[in-house]
Amino acid sequence: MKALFCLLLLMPLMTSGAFADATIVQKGRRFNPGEITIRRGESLTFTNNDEFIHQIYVTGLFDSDERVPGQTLVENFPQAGTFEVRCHIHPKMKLVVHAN
Ligand SMILES: [Cu+2]
Repeated sequence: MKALFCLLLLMPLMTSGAFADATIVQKGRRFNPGEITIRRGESLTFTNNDEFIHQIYVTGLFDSDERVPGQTLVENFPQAGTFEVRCHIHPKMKLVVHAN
């Protein structure tokens, strides 16, 4: 677990060069905003501003590692459609992404 934690601390450095079109904040065990419209091919930055570890996934699209508070992750939405971004750790967390 300690080794995993150290690895997670390094990951923001590995993704910091990625381009993102909007930012989603994870706080209070919620995504904020809870719904967003983007263009197909755009990316979202997910920032964990919570006191809890979070994770993000879209079934069939991506499934991240656990993210400790302060971490940022960029995910791309290459296809048009409506997607539900969820967190394995907190099943009630939901973000709806409309990619046009
Ligand atoms: Cu969570």
